[in-house]
Amino acid sequence: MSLIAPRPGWFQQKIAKDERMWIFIAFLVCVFLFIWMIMWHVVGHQNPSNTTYKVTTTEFAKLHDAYVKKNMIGMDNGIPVVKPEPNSDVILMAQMWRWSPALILKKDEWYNLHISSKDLVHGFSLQPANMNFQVYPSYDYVLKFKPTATGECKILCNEYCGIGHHTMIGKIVVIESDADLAKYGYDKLSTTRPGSAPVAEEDISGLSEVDLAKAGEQIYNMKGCSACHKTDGTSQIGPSFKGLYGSKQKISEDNKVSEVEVNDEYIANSITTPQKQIVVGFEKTQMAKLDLSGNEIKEVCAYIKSLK
Ligand code: HEC
Ligand SMILES: [Cu+2]
Repeated sequence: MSLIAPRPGWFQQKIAKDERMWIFIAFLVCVFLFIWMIMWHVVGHQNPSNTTYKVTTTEFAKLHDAYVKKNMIGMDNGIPVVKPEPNSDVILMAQMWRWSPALILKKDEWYNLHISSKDLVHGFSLQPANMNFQVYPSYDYVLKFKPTATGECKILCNEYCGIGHHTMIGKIVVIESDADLAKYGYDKLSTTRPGSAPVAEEDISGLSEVDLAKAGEQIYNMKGCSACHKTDGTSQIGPSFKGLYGSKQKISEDNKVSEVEVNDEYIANSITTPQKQIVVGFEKTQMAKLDLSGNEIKEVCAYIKSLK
């Protein structure tokens, strides 16, 4: 309701000529902008034309894990490296705080890049090519993509996603031929995957402690433990794993501080119920709940045990 009522019959009155002209111009501007909205997909360089599909975060994480397991050719700083075939479906997962896997692509070949997030909204920012978009959990964002220049690109996260945000840097290397791999130190990638890597809930009781530890190291890298836990004795976001096994750890449980011995059971509990016993000094940062199978927990324990 307005304070002053309009003159009766105002609606029937003729529109003034200049008013009609401005309505017409505004209409033309709207049509013009609308046409350009569509045109940018054809002639523009900034709008990636993508397709999105619904996917749950656990489904996508499973896809990613299976994809990496199958195609990994080595590790780079704890991130698996994949060299996909041209025209294949490539999985790239954002999670706190890593982009996985690192990709080696061929120049002038097409790839179907599937991008999604395992946890919260991250930002995909390809530098120095300067391509930016948001990466949402629960959406499989499919981008048909052809690299047109060789070189190394970094994927930065440009959506603040927590304490480790600035460490979230991924890598895409575009090569002309395999001879270029040496330039990026990717010519002698060693697969740290142990020959007898256990799959699903196999019987792993026959594996030696060394094999278990190797499998555990892979989980440590693949599941993102390395983002928060270092193995060189320095505490980052979480406590270091070095010399952890067998030590006495001060923990607080229900606001009561006590000392416990770090053994298999304690480690298993730390992974399955991270919020129950919290290491003193790390109350502010929370460990994410990560779904590891019983075998994977055993392997991680063996790995932590091996870090003297
Ligand atoms: C988001 C960061 C983050 C990630 C990822 C993470 N952790 Fe943690 N973790 C923490 C923090 C913080 C603590 C200390 C607080 C607590 O006890 O919950 C911790 C504690 C632990 C502890 C107890 C350590 C001690 O000193 O007593 C273990 C064991 C552990 N994490 C294992 C793992 C494993 C295995 C993974 C990967 C599957 C993992 N964590 C991934 C942050 C993380
Ligand atoms: Cu992020």
